[in-house]
Amino acid sequence: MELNENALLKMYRTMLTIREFEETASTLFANGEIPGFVHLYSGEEAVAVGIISQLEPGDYIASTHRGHGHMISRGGDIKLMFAELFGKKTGYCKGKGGSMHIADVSLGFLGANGIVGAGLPLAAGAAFACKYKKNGGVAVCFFGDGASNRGTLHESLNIASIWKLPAIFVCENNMYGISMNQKNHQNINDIADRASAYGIPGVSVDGNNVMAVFEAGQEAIKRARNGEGPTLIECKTYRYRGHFEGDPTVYRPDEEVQYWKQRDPIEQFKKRLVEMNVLTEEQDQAIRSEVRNLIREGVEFARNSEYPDVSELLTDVYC
Ligand SMILES: Cc1ncc(C[n+]2csc(CCOP(=O)(O)OP(=O)(O)O)c2C)c(N)n1
Repeated sequence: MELNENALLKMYRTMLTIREFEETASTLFANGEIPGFVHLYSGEEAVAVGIISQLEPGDYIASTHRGHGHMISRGGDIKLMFAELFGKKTGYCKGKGGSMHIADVSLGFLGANGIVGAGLPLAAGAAFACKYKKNGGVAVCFFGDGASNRGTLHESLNIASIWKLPAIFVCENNMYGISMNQKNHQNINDIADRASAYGIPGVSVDGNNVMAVFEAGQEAIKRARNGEGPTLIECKTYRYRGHFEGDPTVYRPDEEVQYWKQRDPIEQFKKRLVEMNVLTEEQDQAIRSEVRNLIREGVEFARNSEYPDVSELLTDVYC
């Protein structure tokens, strides 16, 4: 993909949309309008946008419990997403999945996933399907530092490497698995090191720098499409919110939060775009106002939608 002005501005707009969606979801949750568990992606926008902005329509994505950003980057419909969060029948899963189960197979979006690490074998399977059908597609899996301790990572990397599957494994290392700092759950600094056990490239990048993520993704996607097999990309980033909405986050020091906020992925990208003469202050204000309108319309749609009828309780529900 050529990174021309339009592409760069689209990436910026998508990052702003994710942030606005998440901040609005946080307020709606606090107001009691959204039921269930909500895990927000604020602070991690550069990861989803850096990778997903360069995927093609036939590619696949497996997401996590923190999946709103991945879905928005893939072009998910904001109205349907909010309706799903509200539990309304106009939502992506007719209101029965909630925040953690948004999926749209027509977008190749295999779903957000409440089971930590469960997206890894799904992505390996989708990558296998692309290879088998020789359709040139790739599959990307997003997962967290906590998920990287699961057997599913090792099984998926192993099979993907041995079969040279067109898969890109993207670890969103936001330093915490719930309240457990990475230092206390792994004896390594870089999760990318794990790639060496499977004979595949492993790269660790600044996950708050969308261009760094983009470049690592570009290389990995090229390799995958050329039949050279998978890559593990570790993006070091930080979530601004707690593990879930309502988490008091007593386990992380304020200085740490402030350190990461000074390296905000959106502000960093804005600065770069201004330096490149791609964005002016007026354009920035205009984009932000468009984004706010989009989010406002999404919330209105969700609020005005109906709940599913009780007779639908067991329809489309699998176990
Ligand atoms: C198989 C499984 N084990 C445990 C849990 C409980 N759980 C939910 S989220 C989470 C931590 C996930 O951390 P990480 O993979 O780093 O993702 P992050 O929340 O940081 O994005 C755990 C242990 C679960 N949902 N699934």
